[in-house]
Amino acid sequence: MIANQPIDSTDLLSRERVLADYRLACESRQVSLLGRKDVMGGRAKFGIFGDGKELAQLAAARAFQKGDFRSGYYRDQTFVAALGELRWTEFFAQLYAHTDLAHDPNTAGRSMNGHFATRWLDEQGHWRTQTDCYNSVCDIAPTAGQMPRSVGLAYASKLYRDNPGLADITQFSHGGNEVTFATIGDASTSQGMFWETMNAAGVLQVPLLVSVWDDGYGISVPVELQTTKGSISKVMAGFQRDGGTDGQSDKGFAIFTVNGWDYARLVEVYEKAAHICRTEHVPVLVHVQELTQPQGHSSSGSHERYKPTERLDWERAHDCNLQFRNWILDNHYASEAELETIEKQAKDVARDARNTAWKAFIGSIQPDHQEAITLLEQAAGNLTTTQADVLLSLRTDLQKETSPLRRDAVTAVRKALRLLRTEPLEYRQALISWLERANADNEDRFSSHLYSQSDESPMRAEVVEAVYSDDSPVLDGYLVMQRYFDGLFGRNPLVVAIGEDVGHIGDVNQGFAGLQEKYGHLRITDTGIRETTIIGQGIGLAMRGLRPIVEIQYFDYIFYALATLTDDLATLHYRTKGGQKAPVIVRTRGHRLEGIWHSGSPMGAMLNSLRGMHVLVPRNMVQAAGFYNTLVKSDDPALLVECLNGYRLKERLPDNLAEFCLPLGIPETLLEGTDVTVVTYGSMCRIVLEGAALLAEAGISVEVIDVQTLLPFDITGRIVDSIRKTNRVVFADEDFPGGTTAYMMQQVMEEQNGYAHLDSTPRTLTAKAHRPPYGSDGDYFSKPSADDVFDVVYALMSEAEPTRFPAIY
Ligand SMILES: Cc1ncc(C[n+]2csc(CCOP(=O)(O)OP(=O)(O)O)c2C)c(N)n1
Repeated sequence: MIANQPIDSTDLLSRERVLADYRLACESRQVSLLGRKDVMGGRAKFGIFGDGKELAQLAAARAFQKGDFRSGYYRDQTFVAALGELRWTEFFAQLYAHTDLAHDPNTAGRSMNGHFATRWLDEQGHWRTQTDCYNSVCDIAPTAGQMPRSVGLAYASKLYRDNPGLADITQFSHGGNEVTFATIGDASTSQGMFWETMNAAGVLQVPLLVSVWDDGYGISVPVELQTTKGSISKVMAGFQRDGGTDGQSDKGFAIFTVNGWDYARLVEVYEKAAHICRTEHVPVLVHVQELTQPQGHSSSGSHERYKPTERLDWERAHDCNLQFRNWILDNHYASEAELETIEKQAKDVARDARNTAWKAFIGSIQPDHQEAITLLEQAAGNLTTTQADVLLSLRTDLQKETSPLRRDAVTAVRKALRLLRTEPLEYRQALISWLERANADNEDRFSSHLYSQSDESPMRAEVVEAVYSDDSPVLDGYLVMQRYFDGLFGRNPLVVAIGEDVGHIGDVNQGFAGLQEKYGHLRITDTGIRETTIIGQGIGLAMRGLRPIVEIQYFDYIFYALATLTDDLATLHYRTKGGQKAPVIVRTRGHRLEGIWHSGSPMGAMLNSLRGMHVLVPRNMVQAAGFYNTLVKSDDPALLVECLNGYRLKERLPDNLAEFCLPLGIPETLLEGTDVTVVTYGSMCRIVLEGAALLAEAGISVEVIDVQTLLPFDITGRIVDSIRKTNRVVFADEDFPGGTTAYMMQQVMEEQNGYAHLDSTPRTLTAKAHRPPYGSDGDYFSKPSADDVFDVVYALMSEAEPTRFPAIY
């Protein structure tokens, strides 16, 4: 298919549709203008708007059908409004950070403005039917961050079309005919994520329609400094399919170019582009050129600083709304007077929306604010004059505030309570109660929904113990995985595995060996070496009801995908306040390896980055299987790190491999002891047990605890129970100093109040601060060994009982 051919557009351009589009273009522009004013006037902290991009988005929205997905960015206000998925009051509510979902259903005030989302989950956190809706993934701020997931959203259409095992599922797809509309700014196409996405979509041949909104700048940096040849469509020419018959050259992209001020052509192009994409399952690039930014990039600066006068003049003349107006008049769709009426009404609509949203925002804070004022006044009545004066002045400050924030009243009440701390409780009680209630409400407003709160949360999964019999076979770890995955694929048609080398050879450690042959390449699928879009593929699939297990071949290479994991996946449920989810299982293998890029240890980096996901570190493959069972039934995303040196170790296979489910957040005591508790996880469990055996010979009894999951961490306080008995603790792992051991120590000392039960300083035993060199000696001298476990524990005992345990060195 060759793009940029003329299309018959007559029935796409009825007067009614044209004028409806003009009306929305005008409303959207007015909203942008007022939004910026709100930031300048102090009502909002930051604003970023879609002015200058209205026509292209109206055209794209026309081609968008129910069941389709938008995976875009902060410029898309006209797009989502045209789909009927954004009311202008909601736009302003988000600008003001209104925390009520009824007012900002996109993000409940959690994201800055321009981050749009539709709600796919009902109040219980269960999927709604997506095929009845225009679906929009909640935007994220990192440029091009929307791209990796868009591969997965589009790839889901391919699976729903080509995998007969999914034919009965109608909640998420109509036979795979859905298009994913990705949008991106021209400068953001400089990002690696963009290129990885384009290549993956071209290889996979998925219905992904990528629109590049090209306004010539990325903030102040012009396109010539961003893109080879200054044009993304020229650069992408090599990706274009060309109708060849060699089996490869007909694959690739259909590519369109169109000017962003040319309404009629935009409508034609999007109609055609979406049709190709939908029917032929071909990725499409629409390069929308000659767009403008009437108000500059955002509220943070003015574009007069970096755009030459000629460019500013050109932008004024090529403003898409102005061009649209001229086109309407030239083609006699409406008279000047009719357009003036529409423009005036658009202004009124935008102004009313803004006023309504502001009133609602302030109105939502006022009751708390007023109550705090009243309580401060009442409390003052009981006090000496000096104290009363302070309280009354706090009250007066609150009264003067015409646009209060929630924190104003909270901070005033906290100040008052500090002042009243020596007064009888009865004088303070009302203020304390107010604060407790406000804190609970604010916890829900600002801190809820990091994880699933539904009945499918892994934290609510029913625990099923592993069952063993005399006939339970003993197998190598990799065979345990193979048996497990074979069963899983056999019984759950929604599960797919995706990653480097997982298909043909069944992963580098053969956990999937033979399964592609058995279940087909759509279930167990090889990918290119592209960690970011492997994760993105998983996110998109999980967003559309499938249960992907996506593999990062080695743990150390997860850093390539970390931005997508932390920015997109880990924040999704939180940033929508429970409106969207993507229960991806990320499988990787690490721990106890050798070499700077193969040591498999950077766990602390995960804990710091992946709040919003669960992080599981099973010590062997049977434990891993039990956790996979829990995760597959649940609706949160998770990272599971298998022990690379465990695949060749023998394990006893439970008889109920398919059913047994391990709970998250529950450590297991691997060895009972009385002198020192050693807390660890993963491959270090074996090392610590070896160390404990050496210590036993020296008369020291060690209790070894495997935490099993780091997020969540020991929710029942099993570790502190152990410390109550031993009064000494060591946290051991092979991460860097101050990494995961510091986290575990914080959890036990602070959260579990372990400090109260200690007779010795709590210790950590970690790898060295550098990355472990290659080879067995590199490992011994960089990572903790059984000798090191012995020394650290012995030193604690030696300090406590020097006569019984004399210093060794
Ligand atoms: C990863 C990342 N780097 C930098 C930024 C800061 N930033 C925000 S928008 C922007 C320019 C984007 O330009 P473009 O892609 O052309 O989109 P436009 O804003 O022009 O629509 C930059 C550098 C960011 N949000 N994310």
